[in-house]
Amino acid sequence: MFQRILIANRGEIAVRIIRACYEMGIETVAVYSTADEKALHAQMADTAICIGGGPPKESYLNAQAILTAASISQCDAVHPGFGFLAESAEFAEMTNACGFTFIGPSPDVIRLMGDKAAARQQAKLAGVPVIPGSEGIVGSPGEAQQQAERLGFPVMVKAAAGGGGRGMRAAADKDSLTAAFQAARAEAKAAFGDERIYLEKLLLDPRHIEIQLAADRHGKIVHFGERDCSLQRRNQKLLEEAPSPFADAALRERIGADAVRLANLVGYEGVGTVEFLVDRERRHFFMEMNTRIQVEHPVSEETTGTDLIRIQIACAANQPLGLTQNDIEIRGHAIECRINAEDPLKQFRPGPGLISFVHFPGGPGVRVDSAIFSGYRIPSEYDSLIAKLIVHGKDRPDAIRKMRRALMECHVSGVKTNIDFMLAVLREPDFADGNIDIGWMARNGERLLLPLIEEEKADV
Ligand code: MV4
Repeated sequence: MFQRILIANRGEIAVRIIRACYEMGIETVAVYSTADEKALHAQMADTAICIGGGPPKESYLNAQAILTAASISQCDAVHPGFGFLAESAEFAEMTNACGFTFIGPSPDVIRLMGDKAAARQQAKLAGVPVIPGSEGIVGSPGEAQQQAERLGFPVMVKAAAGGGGRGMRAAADKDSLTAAFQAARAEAKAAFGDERIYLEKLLLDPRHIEIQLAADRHGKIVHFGERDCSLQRRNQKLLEEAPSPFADAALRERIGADAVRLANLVGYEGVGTVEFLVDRERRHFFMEMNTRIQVEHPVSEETTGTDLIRIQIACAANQPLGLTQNDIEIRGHAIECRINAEDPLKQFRPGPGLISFVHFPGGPGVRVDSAIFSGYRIPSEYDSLIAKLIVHGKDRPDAIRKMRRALMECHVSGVKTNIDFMLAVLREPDFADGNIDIGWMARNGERLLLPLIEEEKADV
């Protein structure tokens, strides 16, 4: 097992990893930026090393600074968390080349899955259903018109280097396709330096259901069931739950087996997630694979009673998975709400600032993953996630009730948050009925803001 791990991240995920390491008897080295001198992860780790300025490029994206810190502190492994360098094949390569273990899959697998067109091809090879689309890259507007004609409109124009919704444009008809193609290509070139584009048929109001899996370095793979992440706003997930209220036993079985087959085909190692879109007929289609631990991993931990960070670290240390698929039982229902420092009434604009006071909920079945505290100043350089509230109940209604309680108990002063907005979501009949697709928030968000506007008027 590793003796000392460097955590190449910040915020709640860095804290989450430090907690797992402590329980495993592994020492931790935090890296932090000058904007994070008071950050909790830097205080909690056994050692903390300042690696540069507040802007991510100067610190958490600075591979050389991070690996220098790993070297002087004599770490044997590097945990990338999520975001920042977590899905950089180059960083994984550099880490390994420096003699540290990168806690994640091989650089080749990261690179393969990072190319969304290549990943789709791998899914096809594994016999996993993919959304009908172009065979490989589409080079010109003319070729796009040809492919779209064959597929039928509407279509989705996607950047091969994209993911998470970036470099993506829908086209309803022939007339809008060329503009969509050009826009996606320009965005892809600017954002990724890679203008390769492919086409898919556009799925209308699907659900986003993903499978959490873990693979050891001895060829064994298990999955931890699905998470439903359909409740999102502009590609930002707001709430995730497990199991999916839309999945029946048959769908669960199919997507689990498909995710494991794909992971097996590409030689996946470590924890990872296979994302699917599921249509109204409960047909599932491969969307992409995330080669990292994800923000929403706790809901799977709660329903399966496992510690995915511990499993991730053990796999990286060449330990065999201590469990088989039969050992993994889904118990009850878990929900996660992402609490952000943002103002729902100002287009959810992030609002950094001083948290003068915070009180977190507790009690049975309530978990809080956070790195904030009373007196903490949220820096403007990073994302606005300040806490994840995770509840685990005996069934979905029980979990919803618990989440309402947790949100009501939660108090944050000094900055605006989305807590009241999330409470409004949890009171919606559509939510209670599990009637949520990826377009639900776009259709209902404005209406949910109305009571918040009234409340603000009453406050002043
Ligand atoms: C799609 C789609 C509909 N049809 N592909 C968004 C994130 C990126 N990974 C792929 N995404 C989508 N791909 C086809 N052919 C709709 C989305 C999509 C989406 C997917 C999951 C969760 C939220 C989303 C929000 C907007 C669009």
